[in-house]
Amino acid sequence: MDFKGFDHPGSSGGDGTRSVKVMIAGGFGTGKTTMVRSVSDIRPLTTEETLTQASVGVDHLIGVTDKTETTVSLDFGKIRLNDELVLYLFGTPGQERFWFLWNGLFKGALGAVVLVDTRRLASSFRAIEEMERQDVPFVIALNIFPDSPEHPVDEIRDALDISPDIPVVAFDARDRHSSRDVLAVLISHLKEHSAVVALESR
Ligand SMILES: Nc1nc2c(ncn2[C@@H]2O[C@H](COP(=O)(O)OP(=O)(O)OP(=O)(O)O)[C@@H](O)[C@H]2O)c(=O)[nH]1
Ligand SMILES: [Mg+2]
Repeated sequence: MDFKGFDHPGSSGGDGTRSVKVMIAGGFGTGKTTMVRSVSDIRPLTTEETLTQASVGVDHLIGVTDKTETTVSLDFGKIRLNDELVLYLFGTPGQERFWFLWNGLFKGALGAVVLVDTRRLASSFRAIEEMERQDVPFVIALNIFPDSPEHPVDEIRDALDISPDIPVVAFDARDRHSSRDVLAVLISHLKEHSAVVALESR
């Protein structure tokens, strides 16, 4: 696969379309592959393998007991958000034993969506730390399952220990419109973020 043209801060095509690389990150089984699948305009590339004994006792399967597959390398999808913007979506693997892949995956990424399952908040802590470490601006997307507890957003924000300017939105990863809305929130956040960075660097 040719990933040329993804260098920061996104590349412009001859027709004025801007291509931007966006990461879909989050803990194990939070719905990253589901989101890339639901929102992509093209048939997404996924690299799923059957869950093996290697994950027993390592990954917390509460709430995802019917899960049979896990991403071993990446998910890849593409969506045209509007006339000017095409997003290339890179879903990360959730299992800790594949996290060594993350450094390479983030190269050239302009922003990220961090998926959180509110039944297992802690599973996304490491993903949030990783965004902060790699200095990738992100939004939090709460993937709501039928038995998800209803916590006020402020409590979730406190539990995740994120700054007040980071958007937190609830969504359904299986739903194309809902997933698309999350990407639109990310793009507005990136616009605000780059305005703040521009002001700070004056
Ligand atoms: N009810 C419900 N089930 C969901 C939702 N999103 C995902 N699922 C299910 O939850 C499981 C986990 O989804 P995946 O998309 O594989 O999660 P992932 O984050 O890619 O997982 P890893 O790659 O293993 O980290 C699957 O069995 C999905 O069918 C949702 O919004 N609601
Ligand atoms: Mg996956």
